[in-house]
Amino acid sequence: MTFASPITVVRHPNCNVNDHGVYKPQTTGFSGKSNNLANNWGDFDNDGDLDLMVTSDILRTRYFKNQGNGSFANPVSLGKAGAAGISNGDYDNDGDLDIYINGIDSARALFSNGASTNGNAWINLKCVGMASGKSALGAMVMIKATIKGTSVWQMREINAQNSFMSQNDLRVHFGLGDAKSSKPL
Ligand SMILES: [Ca+2]
Ligand SMILES: [Ca+2]
Ligand SMILES: [Ca+2]
Repeated sequence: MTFASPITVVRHPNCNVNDHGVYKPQTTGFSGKSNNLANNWGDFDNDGDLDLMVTSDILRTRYFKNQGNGSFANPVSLGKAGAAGISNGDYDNDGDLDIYINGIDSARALFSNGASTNGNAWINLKCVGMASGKSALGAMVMIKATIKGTSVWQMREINAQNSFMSQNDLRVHFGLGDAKSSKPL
């Protein structure tokens, strides 16, 4: 058996924005070259948009806050280098997504989120399958709310694997900013 020469792959983790079915690469803080492993999306500050956590085996885990205008703030570093997977879930049921980072030795840690005191609204939904699996895997959940005067839809899918070596809480979490009410579907 013979193999052709290896193909050079440029590993730049780009953010591609879906613009009506056309994906457009964006230059973001996580577009640079580095040894990224897991990426974990969640509304960690409950303001109504998805933020991002990225682990690395040589860098500390980085938190990229979504600024709501298509860009992300400069990352905040968490924990120690040597992380692999990362899971999110509201383990203490106070309304914000906490994270657990796994990896080697001291890189493993549970981080309790302090965002529940920032005044933003939130909702956690537990879906139970009736005709199929009780975990409701594959279910799509949509919610509509008025945030900062704008009516917005948000969507989540319940799935069994979220990123590299990671499994989030199966409950569906939405941050709702300054919304006074919401309509889940
Ligand atoms: Ca957010
Ligand atoms: Ca929490
Ligand atoms: Ca908290």
